[in-house]
Amino acid sequence: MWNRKLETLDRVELQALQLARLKTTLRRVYHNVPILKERLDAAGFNPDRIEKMASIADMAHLPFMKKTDLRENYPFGLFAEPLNNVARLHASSGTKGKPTVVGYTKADIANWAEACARSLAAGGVKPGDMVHNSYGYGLFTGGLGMHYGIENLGATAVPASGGRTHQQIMLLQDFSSRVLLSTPSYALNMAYTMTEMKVPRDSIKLEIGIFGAEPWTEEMRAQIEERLQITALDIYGLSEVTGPGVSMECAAGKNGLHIWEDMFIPEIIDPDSGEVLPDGEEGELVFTTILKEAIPVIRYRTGDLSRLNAEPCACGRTVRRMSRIKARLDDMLIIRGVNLFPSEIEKCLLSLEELAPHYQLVVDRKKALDTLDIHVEVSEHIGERFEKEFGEFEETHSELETLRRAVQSLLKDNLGLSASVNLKKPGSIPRSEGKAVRVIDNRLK
Ligand code: DLL
Repeated sequence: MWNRKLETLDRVELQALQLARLKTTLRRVYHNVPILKERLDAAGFNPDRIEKMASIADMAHLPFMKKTDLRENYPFGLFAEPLNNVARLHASSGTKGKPTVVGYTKADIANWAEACARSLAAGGVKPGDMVHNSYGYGLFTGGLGMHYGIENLGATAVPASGGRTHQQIMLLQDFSSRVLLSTPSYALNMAYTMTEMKVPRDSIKLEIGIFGAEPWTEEMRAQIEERLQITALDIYGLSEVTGPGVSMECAAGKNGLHIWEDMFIPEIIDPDSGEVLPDGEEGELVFTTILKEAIPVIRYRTGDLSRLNAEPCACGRTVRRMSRIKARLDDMLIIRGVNLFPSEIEKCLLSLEELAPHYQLVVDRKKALDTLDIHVEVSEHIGERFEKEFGEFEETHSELETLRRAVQSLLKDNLGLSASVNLKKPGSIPRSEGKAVRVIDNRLK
């Protein structure tokens, strides 16, 4: 463990530490962020009440924050520090309007590097390891966030960023990297590119992959592990809470992500009523940062669906775990009254060995009816056979028609979903270099 003391605190001690840090954070925002002061006052949390908070259970009366708060106060309206104390900015891509901007003091960057070092160590990364970091460097938090964690741990960072996949594969071979950091979809992209390049597996020394920044399933994990012959682990985080390293799956338990609870207090709420749900129940994940200076967030609604688990873990850490993110609430598709998440479709598609883990979902509205077209590639094996036997890939071939029907009925039986399935030639679905675009919703155009 990177920080045995804080990763294995007794829960009573942990909660006392959380309460003290929460009060410091509330004082900080009360005095430095006018819009949050207004909200705290309205909820009855004046400085006196803040001092009198007796337990972290009192948090349930604090107001929530949401992504729209960051957008409405763009760019620096929620900062609790003057800009001359801000050492770095990051921002989301802003595909849905203005980006959300976050800032870090020097202490914030040090704490973030601590969270990322703990995460890497939980995944089995050791000082001296060569770590190939394919998370994007730039405004996105993935690249630089993990970079500082790698250096803090005492490992060697290869700041590859996304793209130029052939060159990355050459570097993986030449530098003998033991660890790969990337989105799960980019890891698969690399794995397929290695096959195309006829790179022998034993020329690559990878043992561990630490993947996150987008939803993925156990089925996807199995595919990545088989293709790359590594242990694939899940890492979670979001810019508003700090970036990558909010939570991380340990190599020993490989079942849920440990949350660094001395820095981030998690809650699960019912997304409709806002009520706090007990451990074990599924709901929206909410975080309060208790060490951040530049832009602390109070009860920040992530929009991510998960569950908390306080059961002991094989690794000995006492901090709670969150389950793999099932989906983002706003990614839920409603297709003719059936509610479902892309991850449920992914699970079904990846259960068939005739299909490859490259797919895209296209949603549209035709004559007032929602339609879903699933585009999924067939396996390389089928692709090659078609090429050999027929000289080309014919989507309407009777053999593919039989497979197409089988996929449609699998989706119907498992999810109650009627979708049109299109089987595509290997390599025809656009490959991701960062976060994969799984859903194209033409209704929003
Ligand atoms: O994606 C931070 C990150 C970078 C995490 C690298 C892990 C590795 P944002 O761009 O702000 O930050 O996006 C945050 O991505 O609310 C989730 O919806 C999603 N997300 C992040 N990690 C996971 C994961 C980074 N392991 C948003 N599983 C979050 C599922 C994830 N979704």
